Amino acid sequence: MDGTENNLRLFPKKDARLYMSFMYVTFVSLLVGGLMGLLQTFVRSGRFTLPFNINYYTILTVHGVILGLVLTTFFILGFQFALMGKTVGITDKQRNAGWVSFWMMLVGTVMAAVTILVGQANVLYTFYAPLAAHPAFYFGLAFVIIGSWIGAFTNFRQLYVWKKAHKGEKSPLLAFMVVINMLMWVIASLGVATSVVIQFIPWSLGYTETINVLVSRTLFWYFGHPLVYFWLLPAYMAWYAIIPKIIGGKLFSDSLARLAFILLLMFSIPVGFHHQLTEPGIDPTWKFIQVVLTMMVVIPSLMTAFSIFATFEITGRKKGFSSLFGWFKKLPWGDVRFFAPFVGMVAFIPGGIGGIINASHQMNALVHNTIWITGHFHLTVATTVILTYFGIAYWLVPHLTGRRLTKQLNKLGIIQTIIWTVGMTIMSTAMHIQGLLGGPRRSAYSEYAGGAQVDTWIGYQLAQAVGGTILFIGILLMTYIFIKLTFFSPRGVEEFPIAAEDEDAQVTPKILENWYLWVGITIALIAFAYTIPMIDIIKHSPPGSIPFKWPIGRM
Ligand code: HAS
Repeated sequence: MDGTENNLRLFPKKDARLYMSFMYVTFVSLLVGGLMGLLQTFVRSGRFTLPFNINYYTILTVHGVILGLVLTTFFILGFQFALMGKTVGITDKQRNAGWVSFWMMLVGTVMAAVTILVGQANVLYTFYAPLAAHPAFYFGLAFVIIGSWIGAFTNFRQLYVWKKAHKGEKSPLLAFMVVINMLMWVIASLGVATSVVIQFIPWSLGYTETINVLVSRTLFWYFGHPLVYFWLLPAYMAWYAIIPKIIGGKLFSDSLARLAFILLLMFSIPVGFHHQLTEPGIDPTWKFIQVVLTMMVVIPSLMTAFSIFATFEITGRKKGFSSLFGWFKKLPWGDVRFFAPFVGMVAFIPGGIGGIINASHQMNALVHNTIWITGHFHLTVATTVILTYFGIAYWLVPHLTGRRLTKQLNKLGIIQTIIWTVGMTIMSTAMHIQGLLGGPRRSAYSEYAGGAQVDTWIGYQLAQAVGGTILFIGILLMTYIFIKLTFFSPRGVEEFPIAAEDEDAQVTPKILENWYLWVGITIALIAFAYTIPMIDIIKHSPPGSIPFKWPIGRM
């Protein structure tokens, strides 16, 4: 059986309602966060001033938090719950836990968002000390994290219950992938949770006078790099296990996909120093070691690139396209469920190369803190990841609402993808170039007292505003498509496309499901990469800092 029947069976209403709730928050976040992004590019063009005395750093913080943390986390949890529901099932108790997770995250999001909007948390999404926010911001973040942990442990339980009922059987690939992603998330977010609870909350409440800035940043980046893989892995789930079905093929290799995810679990955490290469107070030897480990985390992405190409070619050749590139031409270009993620894959080629440049110690000195980095993450998270999420939404939302992705909506989706590609190409390219010319990131428009170098940036800043405007049109169109898929398109059954294994696929080695082994190695690697430098950082710390609140100054 290739699972087609199960792919076409809709979820019971009570399950679909839970998964859809996460999608509502995702798309509201897209609209709000996107609007802030548009305003930012306008301000940075130098041709526009924000009305009502609104602070640039307020909208920048809303943009980063709402898109980088809220949209992604809600989409990921909703999508992953749906994957678990489809592959291993959900019990009443687990569904209730899912709701607790959703509401805790939502309450936390509202707390943090309101605090930012009233100007009490102009600290950007990285909330670097000594910039301080109102305690409600940190409490809000803590709620979001705890809510996501509840989601994670529910997913672990779902697989555990399934395994008990299916003794000796291999776990479904997508359930395995979800558990890897949530394991990584839990292990990584322990860092930021520790920093928020032990450092930021007492400091913002005035219980402690100073904060150890370097420790807080190190704990943030211990979390911050795996965070980007937490965003990426759901896209990889779709690339490995869903896209093959959409193009009419089979899984390339169950074992390779599992191995890639295990490698991502092991190597995505002990690499946070590559975000701190210019940070004083960290021994360069440990920076070097973490750079080497960063190059290791590139390997599973290269494995992914290889197996996707292979899937495309094998599928095409099985359909009888024997010429050198015939199989490529015959990919389903008119199907937005394929087209949007495909553009995301292509964007990951320059996005990944940019990442490798960033991770190279010497070159990082050139690009760190410039808008090149902003260009890098708009290619990776805002194109590769988000276009794949959109690609998923085109079938997931109608599957959950019992509606159809009509021909007309499919066409609009293709147009949306093209608009996004054009807007992002203009904006991200301009950011990369301006970064190489020294243009800083995280800053409002400034003429820097008429410095000659600044003149070379202006054209690129204008280009970013043009790209940003096109992207915002794309966001409006995507919101329209989401509303149509949720409430108005005709009733019917949209497939939940999960690819099956080839009949003659090799047996997946049992060791790939040895959780003790992989989690053990992950913890050992983290201990190796962080113990000595962390002791060093704590022992030789400079004096801590009192809180500063932007734009008023000292708190
Ligand atoms: Fe990054 C900064 C290094 C990947 C996101 N990154 C950031 C920040 C974000 C971010 C948000 O080492 C800013 C954080 C902040 O606010 O300060 N990044 C890397 C490396 C990778 C990488 C080595 N980043 C990502 C991904 C992200 C993301 C993924 C989001 C989802 N990044 C850095 C570094 C910094 C950094 C430094 C700090 C810079 C600084 O100084 O501040 C690697 O994982 C990349 C590996 C990827 C590949 C590409 C594989 C290609 C594939 C597609 C195949 C295509 C097909 C289609 C099959 C090797 C899988 C082909 C079809 C055709 C027709 C051609």
